[in-house]
Amino acid sequence: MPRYTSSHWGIFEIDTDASGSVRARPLAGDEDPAGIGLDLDQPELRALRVKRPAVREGWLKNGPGAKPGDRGGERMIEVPWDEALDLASAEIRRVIDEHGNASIFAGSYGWASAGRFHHGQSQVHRFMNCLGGYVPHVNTYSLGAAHALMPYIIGPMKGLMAEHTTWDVMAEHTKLFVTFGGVPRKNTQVSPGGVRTHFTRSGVQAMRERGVRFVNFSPVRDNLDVPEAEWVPIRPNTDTAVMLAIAHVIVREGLHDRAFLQSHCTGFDRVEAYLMGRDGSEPCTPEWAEAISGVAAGRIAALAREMAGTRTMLNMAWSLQRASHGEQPCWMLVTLAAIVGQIGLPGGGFGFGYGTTNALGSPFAAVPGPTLDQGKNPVRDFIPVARISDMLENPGGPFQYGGQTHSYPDIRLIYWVGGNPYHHHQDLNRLERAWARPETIIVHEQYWTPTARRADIVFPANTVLERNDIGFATREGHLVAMRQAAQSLGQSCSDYEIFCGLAERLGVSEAFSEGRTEIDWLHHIYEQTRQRLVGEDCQLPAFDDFWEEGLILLAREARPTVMMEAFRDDPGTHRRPTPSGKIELFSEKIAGFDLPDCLGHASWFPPAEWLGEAEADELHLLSDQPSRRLHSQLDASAHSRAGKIAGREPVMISEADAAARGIVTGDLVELSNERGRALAGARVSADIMPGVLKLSTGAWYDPDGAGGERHGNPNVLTLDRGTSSLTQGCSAQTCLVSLSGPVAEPAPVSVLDPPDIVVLEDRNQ
Ligand SMILES: Nc1nc2c(c(=O)[nH]1)N[C@H]1C(S)=C(S)[C@@H](COP(=O)(O)OP(=O)(O)OC[C@H]3O[C@@H](n4cnc5c(=O)[nH]c(N)nc54)[C@H](O)[C@@H]3O)O[C@H]1N2
Ligand SMILES: Nc1nc2c(c(=O)[nH]1)N[C@H]1C(S)=C(S)[C@@H](COP(=O)(O)OP(=O)(O)OC[C@H]3O[C@@H](n4cnc5c(=O)[nH]c(N)nc54)[C@H](O)[C@@H]3O)O[C@H]1N2
Ligand SMILES: [Mo]
Repeated sequence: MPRYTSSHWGIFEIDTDASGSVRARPLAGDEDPAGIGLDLDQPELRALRVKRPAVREGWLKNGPGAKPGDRGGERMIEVPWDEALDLASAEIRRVIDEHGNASIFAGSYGWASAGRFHHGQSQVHRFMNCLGGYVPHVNTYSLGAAHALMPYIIGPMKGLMAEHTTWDVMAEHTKLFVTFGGVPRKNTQVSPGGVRTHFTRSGVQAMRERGVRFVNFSPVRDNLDVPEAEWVPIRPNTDTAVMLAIAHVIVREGLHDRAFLQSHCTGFDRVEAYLMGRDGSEPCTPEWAEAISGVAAGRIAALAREMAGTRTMLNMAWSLQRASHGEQPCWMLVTLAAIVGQIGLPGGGFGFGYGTTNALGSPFAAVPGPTLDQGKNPVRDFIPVARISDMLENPGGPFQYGGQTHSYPDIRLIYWVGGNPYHHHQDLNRLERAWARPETIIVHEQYWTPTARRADIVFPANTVLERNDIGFATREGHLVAMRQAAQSLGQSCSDYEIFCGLAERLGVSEAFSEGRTEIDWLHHIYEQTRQRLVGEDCQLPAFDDFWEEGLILLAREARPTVMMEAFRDDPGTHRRPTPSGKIELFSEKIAGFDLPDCLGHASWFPPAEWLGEAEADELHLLSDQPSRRLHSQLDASAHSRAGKIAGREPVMISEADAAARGIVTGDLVELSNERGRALAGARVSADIMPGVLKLSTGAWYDPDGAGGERHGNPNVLTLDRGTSSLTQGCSAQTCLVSLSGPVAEPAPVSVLDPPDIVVLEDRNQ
């Protein structure tokens, strides 16, 4: 019987040898398997697994709130399961009784593992809801600004992503593909939930073969696998200005689609007044945009005419909105596509994130997959996900979001399952201070990540290979029976089992588990999906047949899709899910909020930090997604380590900036600003524009105790400020730094070695 498992970066076929050791190979038929791999048996990874429950020494001796500033600096002491469950359940009870459910933050953002039942966030949310609720987060790090903006102007992101035009349609109809931020194939190794076949390479290749012309506005050139593409270097965070200038030329020359703007959009007159400077603002001419972005005015004007005269697809990377005023490039992309007038035509219009995950451009229909019911959360407090340090530092303090003022809850306990805030959050030195505020922090982890090391109680979670689950990802066209392939390492177990142990002690066992075992749950959520799909064109077999079969294709046929085709044909019937039913180039609602940092239409705002207002020696730091990992996951694996320079994450430096500082490839260099300092390995390259550095995320945070970071984690440098008062997303791509080097005697990296743990045997001696 074939045995499969699923990771966010691919489906794997599993072999177990006589010794019980597991080997995973990419699914036969995956046309471009990811390199990230699934070799969880590597000794380096095994050594970093959390094998037993463990408690921070000071917390164990002195109880909740004991010297919280020592988190990460004290030893972790292993304790028996019963003791750990008793301690954690008593503490949860105490906090709820003394401070209420709104004092527990269990937003618990993160990518955890593939598999729909053992989904860390669903598990912790369901558990906390059984106890009366918790403070959740809204939106994501991925798309914070877009999630908050798009419902006003074109419709929620979920629906928009499911509608995207497919690669085959673009190969047939698109003539010009203009992208802001490339189509980085490294990112399309993944899709949340798993990938059956990686089709971005062949999608782009088919477009090349049909002679599509690619233009890439980007500070780097390595994010598009199209050697003949035109690379237009652009200052980071200035794309909105260039798009405004393109729109200005199209409108000035009368090349815009007046009929479409009239019938399908609201407020073009307001946009036109802004573009032309008739509302008192400066006109958005190509010369104006050149001064901001560094892109030659002549290039902008010529491209504007070309776009208006041919079938053009516009695209932007999500990274553009992970920046100060990140909602503006989203709004302007839609506005520009509306002005060009090809939305809803085959191969025209816009794409929002080709090159961010495999699913964008997929020919597989969006069908609802299995999920674990999270229950209802009665707590009304919430935070936009990236406002965590703000929340911890300002209990009761106000924050703006979505046109309203809210207040931050007073958090006493943090509960995290399946995420790594010491990977994903900005300004980690600030997080370190904020993290010292709560009385207790509980984490479930598979590995001794920087977050697990900074917890008071750590529960050991097992991996996808060590449990049964169902794999599914939207628009990937499959369901996978993820049958257990190995015994759980040490005393680790599933998050579900950990919560069952706590639920029993807290008197909510029946509500949480409904009396079901793991396999009962898989039956249950599978059957719910099967019922939902009755009458659709994919019918699921009975559970036992699925479990036997191992892999089910939800769709065999590719389904060519043209985004918003029906809306274009009949906007009255196929209204957009916006207040007016149209595309809102001007939003009365947003204008009505009367915000200083977001007008009623797409506009240019200078970012909080950028090259337009930098000191002579400052450079703009981009921190993109890593090609050899998913975020911080498996950073200790051989594949991830092979990408490092002298054990540190490489930073891409332009030839000019390197030469000016006497830096060559292979040197260790230091990046610094007022927020922090980090060491990285220099990689000098012609593929990055002068003035810009690129350091991928995901090197495990390794502070040296003296204010520096040793491993190349960009988040000690990045800006922790909301994208705007409207959207409050993550602004990681807005960051200036200084660069110096070479560093002669760097401190060694220690975070990929196991931490100092008092193992249970020693403790009992
Ligand atoms: N500077 C900068 N920062 C960024 C970004 C950026 O572009 N620049 N990007 C942001 C984005 S878009 C994102 S999505 C975030 C990602 O941030 P995260 O999703 O927090 O990062 P991961 O490293 O994937 O963390 C997942 C953790 O879950 C653990 N895990 C896996 N499976 C299980 C399980 O079954 N149970 C339990 N208990 N744990 C499990 C893994 O070991 C890992 O530590 O980072 C954000 N941070
Ligand atoms: N291998 C791998 N793949 C991943 C992930 C991972 O961790 N590893 N993470 C996944 C997740 S959670 C997400 S949200 C997506 C994210 O997808 P994105 O946010 O789109 O990905 P990034 O790699 O951060 O950025 C894409 C490109 O935009 C460029 N860029 C950055 N700032 C600017 C700018 O201001 N202007 C322009 N024109 N270009 C800019 C970057 O240099 C990079 O080449 O990726 C997903 N894919
Ligand atoms: Mo993300």
